Amino acid sequence: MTPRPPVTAFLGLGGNVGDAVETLASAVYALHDSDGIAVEDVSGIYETPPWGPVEQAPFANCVVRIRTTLDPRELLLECQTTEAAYGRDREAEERWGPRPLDIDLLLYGDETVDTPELTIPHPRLAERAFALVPLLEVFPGGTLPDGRRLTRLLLDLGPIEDMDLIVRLEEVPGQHVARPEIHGGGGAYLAEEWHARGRPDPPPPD
Ligand code: A4P
Ligand code: MG
Repeated sequence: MTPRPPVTAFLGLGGNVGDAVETLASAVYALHDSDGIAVEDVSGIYETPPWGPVEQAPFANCVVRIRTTLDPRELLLECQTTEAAYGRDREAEERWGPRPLDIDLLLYGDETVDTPELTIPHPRLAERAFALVPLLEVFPGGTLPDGRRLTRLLLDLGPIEDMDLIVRLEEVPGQHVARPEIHGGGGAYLAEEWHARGRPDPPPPD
């Protein structure tokens, strides 16, 4: 089978159960560890007021820019596997309610996807400062596949309140070694170098 050429995609990470900042920082590395995903850049991690109808604790949110050889459906499955590794239990939670880790596919190249299981761009991206603000950090000047500018969407949301930048990761997994290899046409995504850097481990399974 011919491997797919890598595509740039953007994932939104959020969580508000447990140590959400630690979870997000660790999940970035777990994603980079997944076959077919290289994390190229990570926004700051923000504390954000809960969006939606459920009263709950503030969230930690960030966005990662990846290069991936997975197709959109495979990428969704990989994100859901990672969510589960950090304790997310979809059966036991309410829609838009608290969760340790949620990973949304925000953008996948210039592609639009509209299937029962997956919509890209993420259908509520334009309504969510907690996604747009970190997305703009790793996709400056970015647009949706229909040409709308992310900055325009953010302006249309009105004043952004209560979004605090709380952490910026000192290292970005793919920046040291993966980036030149990927731009050079693929090959090995992962290198040993950053494995030795003391990244946080995912929690052990129950
Ligand atoms: N699905 C369809 N399209 C996508 C996509 N682009 N990315 C389907 C990911 N999933 C997508 O997702 C339900 C189903 O949507 C999936 O099985 C997939 O097939 P979910 O994550 O289980 O559902 P959800 O989380 O209840 O809904 P949704 O709309 O994804 O909302 P969120 O954003 O995940 O809601 N407030 C702040 N400040 N920060 C947050 O991160 N998150 C939520 C959770 C609520 N409020 C928040 C935040
Ligand atoms: Mg979600």
